[in-house]
Amino acid sequence: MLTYHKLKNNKLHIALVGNPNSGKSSLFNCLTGLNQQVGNFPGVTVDKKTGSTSLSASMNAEVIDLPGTYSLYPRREDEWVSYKVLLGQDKELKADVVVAVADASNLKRNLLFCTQIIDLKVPVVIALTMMDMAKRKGIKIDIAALERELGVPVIAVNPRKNKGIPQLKKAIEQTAQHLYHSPVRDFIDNKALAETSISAVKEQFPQLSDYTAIHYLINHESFDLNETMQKTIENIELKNKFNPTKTQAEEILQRYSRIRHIMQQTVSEPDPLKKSLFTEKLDNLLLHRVWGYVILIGVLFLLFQSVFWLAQFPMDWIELGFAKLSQGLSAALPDNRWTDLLINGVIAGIGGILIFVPQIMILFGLITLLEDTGYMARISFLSDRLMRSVGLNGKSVMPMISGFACAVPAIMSARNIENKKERLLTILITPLMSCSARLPVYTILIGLVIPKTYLLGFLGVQGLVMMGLYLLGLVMALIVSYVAKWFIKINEKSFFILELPTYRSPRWGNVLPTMISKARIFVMDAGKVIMIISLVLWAL
Ligand SMILES: Nc1nc2c(ncn2[C@@H]2O[C@H](COP(=O)(O)OP(=O)(O)OP(=O)(O)O)[C@@H](O)[C@H]2O)c(=O)[nH]1
Ligand SMILES: [Mg+2]
Repeated sequence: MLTYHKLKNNKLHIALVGNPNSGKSSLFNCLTGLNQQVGNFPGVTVDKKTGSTSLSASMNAEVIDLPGTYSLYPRREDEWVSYKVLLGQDKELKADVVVAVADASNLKRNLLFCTQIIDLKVPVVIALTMMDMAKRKGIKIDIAALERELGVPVIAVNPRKNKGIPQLKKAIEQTAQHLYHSPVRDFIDNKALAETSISAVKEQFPQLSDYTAIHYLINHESFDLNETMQKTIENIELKNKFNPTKTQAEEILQRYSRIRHIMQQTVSEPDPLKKSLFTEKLDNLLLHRVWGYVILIGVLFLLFQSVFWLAQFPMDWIELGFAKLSQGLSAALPDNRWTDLLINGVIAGIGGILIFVPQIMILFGLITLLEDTGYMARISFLSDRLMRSVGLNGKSVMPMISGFACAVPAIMSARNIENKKERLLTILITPLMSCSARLPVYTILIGLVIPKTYLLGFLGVQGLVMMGLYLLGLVMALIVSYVAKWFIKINEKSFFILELPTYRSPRWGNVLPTMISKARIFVMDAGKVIMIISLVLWAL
């Protein structure tokens, strides 16, 4: 796998894999200094993204952030992306060292995936995140013992606080230089799962591990193999009566049984009866059959009201500032055509762009907060029933809400939906959501047409109309989906599986950069158009 040639080039390829929401992208950002989107929601990353880091003075590496995967049995599109990289089937990305990111507060499930990777016999380092969360839950982990049992390096990191990164880099470097070896014995007896079939596959591919051979048997159709090889593997399956479902089930059972055994020796957990978790208590209220929905509507209402109300203050300042500036300039400059161009063309144009920046920043800031605290996943959960009635899925909510920002990444995030038909419908209706580029248009129209009055003294009518326009897009999306579902002939069983992440305090350090980057995109992209139109209007 790791060639000497690559090391001589001093460029190593590191793939970050692990369960969804385990902190891969956070770690990626730590290592590369980039700003890959992070969120407290399973399925934030849906595609591969690369960046570079230096492991030591003499070794640079390319880091690949990948979508979260629960196990080596991919079901969703985004899981296939990671699976192919791990199995060496991705045409562009090859991993020399795999960093398996594991959430320490959910160790059992995370270890399942880690041990599968270990059995692929690829060079692997385990990065244990969320140690702080585990500690708060009262979980104690003996890392040295865990390392001994698994046979690969285990490093505790906290990408949120930038902790453990040098140690991780060192372990990666040592693994790359063959200072660690994959364990000689498999984590479970993979060979025994399908002995004859595995041997036959390994006759064709002697370099494969037993466990990798099982994956060739199960998923070869998606692998990059020539036709004769495909036939050969199919024949092996037929001849040996290979049963993929039984093999998988047996494998998972055996893994969990050994993991349970290891955890008894390395992890001490508090008495499950005594724990009264904050998240559980909060969910009792926020996911309540009645109150949950009341709060949800309240939150969405507040979201749109605050976009209008909060933004009013900076908008007034900007307006005042530009008025003062034009006044000052027209007093100071000679009264001619160029002054007029400057004041009524350029400055009016810039003012017309900047005036929307507060609203855009506040909307995105609030969406980031919703996602970071973990409430966004609850919104998916609560809306699943409504979504289902029009042919969508609770998971469609996340693309739809991101659609308020921009439809392109929103459509990408639909990869997270397992069911083909629901995924297609979500992609079709997401552009109907009012994206941020439409916000200025709404604002201008509302400013022109709707009086600035208040209902009951505090409900801004302008804010209500704005919410109405957003709702209109939403309602249309639901109607279109309801109609379109009759035309799409895909029959696949649908289910809603979304892990509800624990509530976390939002990282304020993440909110501000998101707000700024969205504002910058708006000023740079939409701003150009507004500026040109402003100049054309001046000329007219
Ligand atoms: N408390 C704590 N939070 C963390 C730690 N590492 C990451 N997080 C938080 O965990 C959440 C998920 O992080 P991401 O980096 O988006 O996770 P991911 O693995 O890329 O998730 P997907 O892309 O959805 O698969 C974010 O809210 C992070 O701030 C950690 O060590 N401790
Ligand atoms: Mg991610």
